Amino acid sequence: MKTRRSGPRFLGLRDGDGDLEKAGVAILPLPYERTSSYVQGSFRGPAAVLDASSQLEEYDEELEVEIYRACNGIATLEPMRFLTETAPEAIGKIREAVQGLLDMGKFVVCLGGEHTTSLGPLRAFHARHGDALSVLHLDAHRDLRDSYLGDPYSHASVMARALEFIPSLVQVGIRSHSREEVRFGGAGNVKPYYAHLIKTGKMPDWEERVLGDLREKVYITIDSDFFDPSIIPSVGTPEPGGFSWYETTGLLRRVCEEKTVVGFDLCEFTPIEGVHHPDFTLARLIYKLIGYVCMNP
Ligand SMILES: [Mn+2]
Repeated sequence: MKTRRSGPRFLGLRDGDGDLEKAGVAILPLPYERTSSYVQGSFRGPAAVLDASSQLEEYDEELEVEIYRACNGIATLEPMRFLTETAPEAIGKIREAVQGLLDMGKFVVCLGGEHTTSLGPLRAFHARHGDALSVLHLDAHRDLRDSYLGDPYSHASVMARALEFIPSLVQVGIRSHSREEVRFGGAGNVKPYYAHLIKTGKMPDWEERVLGDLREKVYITIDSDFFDPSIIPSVGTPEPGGFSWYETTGLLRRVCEEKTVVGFDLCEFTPIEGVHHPDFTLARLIYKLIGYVCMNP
């Protein structure tokens, strides 16, 4: 597996702190996009976030450390190439890459691409942690359609596919879904947390409830449209009423403090030319979350 030799690397880290052999964290860019139904361009997401990350402050004012030092370095891998493979083949390829990094003892961060890419790391982490694993899914959408526009591997069906093997799914930020997706109510192993309840103060204990629903090991998958479009307008399917910066970092910090976060991904970011704050905000989010993970081993 190759560390990036050219192009943007997270935080602009090169030799030493950016070397895969030494780094505690590996970032895997996955510029895969096949089924965007509204705004296209999520294949450009990883490069835009990596570009913006070179402008981040290395020191974190909240954690009071240089996060990249606290985690022994952050390596950025070459973006995976996707050509003619089917969605299951692409997912298999991503899974293998993640598995390889986990075997090296790295903490793995995947950067999509469309949400379908998450099925690769989800398969790898499930193989490792089995029934101890919960998936914390931050998204405006439930992505539980059995298929969308005839495609069972659509971004709108990713959690329906994931539920074929993952034992526990907690969805936070939900504010749009079809009637079909209601059948995954709130019972059993799928727990939806609705933005209209959280954001209007009707569920003041939502954080405790989310933590209570999560098993000991947690994999976090973040769809960029979890955030309110006022702070992240660059998404394929924008929905009003989303989360703010501090609601998000507050939740993520608590999850890292109280559970073992085993890996995470960020996806569905479609950069808009000339609009820079979303790129920077998401780069900051990734760095912050790496920090929360490293400070709570
Ligand atoms: Mn979404």
